[in-house]
Amino acid sequence: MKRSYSPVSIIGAPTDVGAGHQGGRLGPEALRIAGLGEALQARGVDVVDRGNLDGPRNPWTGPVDGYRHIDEVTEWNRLAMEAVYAELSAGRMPILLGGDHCLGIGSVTAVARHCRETGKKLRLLWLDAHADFNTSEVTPSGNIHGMPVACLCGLGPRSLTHLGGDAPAMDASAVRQVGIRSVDDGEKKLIKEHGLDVYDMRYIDEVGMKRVMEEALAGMDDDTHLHVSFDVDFLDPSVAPGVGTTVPGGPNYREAQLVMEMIADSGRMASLDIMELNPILDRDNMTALVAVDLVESLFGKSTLMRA
Ligand code: HAR
Ligand code: MN
Ligand code: MN
Ligand code: MN
Repeated sequence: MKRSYSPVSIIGAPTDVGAGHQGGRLGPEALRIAGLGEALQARGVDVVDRGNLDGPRNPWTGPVDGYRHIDEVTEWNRLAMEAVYAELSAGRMPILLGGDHCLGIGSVTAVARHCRETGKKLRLLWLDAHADFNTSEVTPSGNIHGMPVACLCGLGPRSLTHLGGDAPAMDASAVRQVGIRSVDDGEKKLIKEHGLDVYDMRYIDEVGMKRVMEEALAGMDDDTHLHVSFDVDFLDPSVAPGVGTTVPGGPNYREAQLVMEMIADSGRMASLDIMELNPILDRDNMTALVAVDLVESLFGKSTLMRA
């Protein structure tokens, strides 16, 4: 089926304030050089590149009360939230280029607000090796890129859980996580307490990616706004070495393509993050090129000879 897509706005968020490695701040430029905008245009999508957000530099200091760089993380997320919200309000599809995954807080907070205002139901699909459900009490690192899902669901510092106003962005029941294979002990306990729907690699291996995606996308309808938060470390390191926190045993190239094709077929994706790409750790920009390739599938590139 040939679909028409909303006009897209690319927003760069060049920061690694939430990460444990520096280099993620070069991610947006690497994705542009890999041809993200051109690839979407070639698929008939109307694309505007809004350039980069301009936030505080990375102070590269240690944790204070269980958080690293919380002021800088808050400021970057405020900027990301405003930029994403402006695009949604204008009827466009924002693609936020990280940058580290702490930026998911601002991005999804904006989406949640847009959904409240337009009466849409939010579904958050979190593609990641990590659950990103840590808090200051249980984090092994203090790095806030390990905490965005918790913050969005109301666990965390008030500056992040209430970034969008007087309530947390969303309920844990709207979250689906796929590809998970690295969860800290305290984090695991919190995930169980909050009933997150986690499709981990063990489950993917047992039932296959097709069924996993059918389950993760089930229950959406015309009133659903699907936000896809794509942490590039979701992918197996053999295809995506350019990330700070590789975890072996991830989805291979073919499984990842199927994930993106099934999202495209759902027709519900209305906003997207591409996070955690670290060009310093990459080889010949290969991870950025794979990410662009997968985004093309998200926008309907598929052979479909048998459809
Ligand atoms: N769970 C670990 C921590 O919280 C590592 C988190 C790594 N996070 C990301 N984003 N790369 O998914 O420190
Ligand atoms: Mn909308
Ligand atoms: Mn992540
Ligand atoms: Mn991750």
